[in-house]
Amino acid sequence: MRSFRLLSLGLLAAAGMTGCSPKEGATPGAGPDSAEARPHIALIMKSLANEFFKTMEQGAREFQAAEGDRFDLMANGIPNEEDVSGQISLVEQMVAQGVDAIVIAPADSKALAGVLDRAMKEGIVVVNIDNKLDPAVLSERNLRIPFVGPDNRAGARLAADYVGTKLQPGDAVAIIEGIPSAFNGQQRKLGLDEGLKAAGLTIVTSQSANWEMAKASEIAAGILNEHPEIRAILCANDSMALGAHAAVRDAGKSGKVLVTGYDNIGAVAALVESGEILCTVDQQGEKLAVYGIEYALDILENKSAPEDRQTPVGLVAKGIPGAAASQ
Ligand code: ALL
Repeated sequence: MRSFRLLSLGLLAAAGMTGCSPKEGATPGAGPDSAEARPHIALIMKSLANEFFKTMEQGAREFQAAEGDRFDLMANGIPNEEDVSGQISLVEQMVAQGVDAIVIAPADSKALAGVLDRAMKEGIVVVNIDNKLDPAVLSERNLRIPFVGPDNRAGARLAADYVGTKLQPGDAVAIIEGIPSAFNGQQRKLGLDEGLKAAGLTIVTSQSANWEMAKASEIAAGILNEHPEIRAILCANDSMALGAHAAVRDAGKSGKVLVTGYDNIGAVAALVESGEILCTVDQQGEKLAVYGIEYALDILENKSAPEDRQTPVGLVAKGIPGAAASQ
């Protein structure tokens, strides 16, 4: 069996990681079930203020528990969606600690490539989940990093098409985008654009709230003020849908302005059920990290990188049980 690297516990504590540390008292060459015989996998997520990533972490932990002693898991993320340099530092810390694999949802599709390149040069396996790294940047660096995640354009299109069934051609609508440098943010914007245009709706504005709830609330309030004719606000994630929903409620326009999201976090699922948010898109957040970890284990065991894997997305709306998943 392959012998895996021994983590530095001091650094682990310094990084504020939550996770399983190597078994106490493990010594080099202590047998196949010792901590160092197990691979150490670091899951690096984005904003831990976002329920989506808490669900992702929980899914990863349940998988780790079910797999017994197969691997050690360390999970961490950044305090807010824009802390790209914080995420780069997390990768550096994981490299310094000598983990065997990094499974990462990059906060930015270009800015993380350099540090991941360095990690790979150290022999660390890297798997990209959720938000795809920029293919041009990867090819410039000659990097082959498998990606596991959904077709975000198709997912966003499901929400826009559904809005199209509720409004009349010519009605005014707005989009609240994610971080513009995130590939999945760009794809969701494209999917929303396409669906709204196909339904004949008029997009009066499209603005970025950087995936954040408070910013989305502020932007939505401005849109409601400037465009009183608006009939729907489509958001590229659920945090922003919560912000837009609050702004619509505060403007006394509940029921008059539709709000949509993307992620199907618990807080939004409840508002879809109560009819306060029209719909969201389920992208199986709880499974994304699990798929990534499975890929990392595969590479560690077989040494060859698997193909990219597209995961399902489906519309979640009241009265549409198990709405069609798209893959
Ligand atoms: C994307 C995820 C989720 C999340 C958003 C903001 O990468 O897929 O939609 O809400 O980032 O972190």
